[in-house]
Amino acid sequence: MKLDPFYPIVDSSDWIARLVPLGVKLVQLRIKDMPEAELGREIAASKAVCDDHGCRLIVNDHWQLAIEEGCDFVHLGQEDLADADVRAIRKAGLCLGVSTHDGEELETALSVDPDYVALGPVYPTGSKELKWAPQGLEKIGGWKRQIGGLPLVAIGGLTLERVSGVFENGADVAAVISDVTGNPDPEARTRQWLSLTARWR
Ligand code: TZP
Ligand code: MG
Repeated sequence: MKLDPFYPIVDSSDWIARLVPLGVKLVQLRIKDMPEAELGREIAASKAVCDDHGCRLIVNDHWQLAIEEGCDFVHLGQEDLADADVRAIRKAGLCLGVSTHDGEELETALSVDPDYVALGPVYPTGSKELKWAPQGLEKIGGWKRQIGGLPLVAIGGLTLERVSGVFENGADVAAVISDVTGNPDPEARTRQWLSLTARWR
């Protein structure tokens, strides 16, 4: 599978409506703590925007709602993966991306035959509390050698200034939260990301 190299992660359909029309082709909706009915509406609204703009939407965590709303890609962390019915996800025809932070988690991820593997945090991040120290760039190369043709998503502390390093070390995709949504001008930053990552597209 070929994934777009720029993979912003946002926490609302409003963000998707702001960023996707700029030319984003891969986006993750990552919403924590929201009532289910509202979540369903957020997923549906996000899907509508993504469908309109030919953008691939990946829903974090909420795989049952993603199936109900007709989405075709979910992302699961290791804990979510342990609780999820992977067979039901596959039976419904959805693709699946999985987070990893160490070798054991990589084995668990590979055991479900994922569509991509995410490795993080590459750099320190303020967007998620993690027990793992920053992985560093060298680890990306090792992960890529292990997973071969499977897309490798680098995540954690990525910025425009740092992103070339992750691609040069073997990542296929750069996932980013705060460098885009925490920027004073997220639209301008998104355009810069799109332009810089074009050479890996
Ligand atoms: N998983 C590993 S690091 C991370 C997640 C969800 C957060 C990445 O956010 P940022 O702001 O791009 O460091
Ligand atoms: Mg999760």
